[in-house]
Amino acid sequence: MALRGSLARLLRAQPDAALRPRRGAHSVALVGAPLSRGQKRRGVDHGPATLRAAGLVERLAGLGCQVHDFGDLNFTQVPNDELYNNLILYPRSVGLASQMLADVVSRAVAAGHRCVTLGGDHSLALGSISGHTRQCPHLGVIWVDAHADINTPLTTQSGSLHGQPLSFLLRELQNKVPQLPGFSWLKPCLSASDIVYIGLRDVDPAEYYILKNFDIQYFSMRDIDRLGIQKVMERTFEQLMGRRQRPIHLSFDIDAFDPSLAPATGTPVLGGLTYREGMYITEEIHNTGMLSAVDMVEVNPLLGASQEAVKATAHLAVDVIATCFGQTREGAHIAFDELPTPSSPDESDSEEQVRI
Ligand SMILES: [Mn+2]
Repeated sequence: MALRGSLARLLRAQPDAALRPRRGAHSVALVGAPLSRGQKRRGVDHGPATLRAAGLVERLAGLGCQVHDFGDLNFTQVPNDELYNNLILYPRSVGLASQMLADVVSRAVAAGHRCVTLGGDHSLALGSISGHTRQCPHLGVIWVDAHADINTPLTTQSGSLHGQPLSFLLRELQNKVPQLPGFSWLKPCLSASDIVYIGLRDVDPAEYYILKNFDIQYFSMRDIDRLGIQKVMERTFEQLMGRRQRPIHLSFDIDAFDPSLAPATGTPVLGGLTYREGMYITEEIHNTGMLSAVDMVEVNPLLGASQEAVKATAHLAVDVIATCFGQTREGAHIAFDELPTPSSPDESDSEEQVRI
């Protein structure tokens, strides 16, 4: 087929102008972690498939990221995984799955990828944060969630481990946390000053005690109402990066959003983040240039009231991840060097022909 004039030039120019990855494009590893034993509802193990079906890989590739999809980890349930202390559910299964995930995240970060873990329930942060700290011992954690997820096995009411991961990771709490079967590999790797919470609005009494007594920085929904999301992010980075730059681990529970936006999740709480607050949080994290790993957890496609509700939740989660890797609300996602110029009348009348 022969094309003439400006169209041919535009087509020839396109690979350069439109498809070139943005400078400093990220290499992103995707790891599916279909962990569901940290809580009681069915379906959260379909989270990774739901996020992929919502176009996650294509969106990241469209931003110029090199995407390496490692597929889903194969978590088998450990047989005879009895309750610990007559209360804690599936300790061996959660422990083993987190151990596997820790190894994979550690290897992905060591290979130079930013590692995105697709949950699965929030107990997977035991693994993703443990693995990440093996490579980046001084990282800071931004935990975006309606809940604090810092009950100990001795304070939890539900027995579900997705409400407890931070108690195992925090050095200051180690004399308050019993050794669970399946957890012998786990070493506390965070200090209280390494964590900032955003979005809290359902905090248990023992969790509140921990936040206050160990001086953990948190911004509840009330704080966001009071300060505005811009001040909240300023103070977040002041806390984590005030003295020195450090890698960031973002652990994002989709239930941080208002249930009107993210209905397909196990423990929704009214009065959550708006879409704009969620995007601002992740835009600012991207702008630090220090984001090193992300968890996206608790998307449960069996809990939406309709297909639309599930789709809305999944697309929101994909927007969060894409924004972490450079999607902006201003546009200009990809470098664009030069606008095409209309041909002069002389040129378009010429006999120039190009074969493509
Ligand atoms: Mn959570």
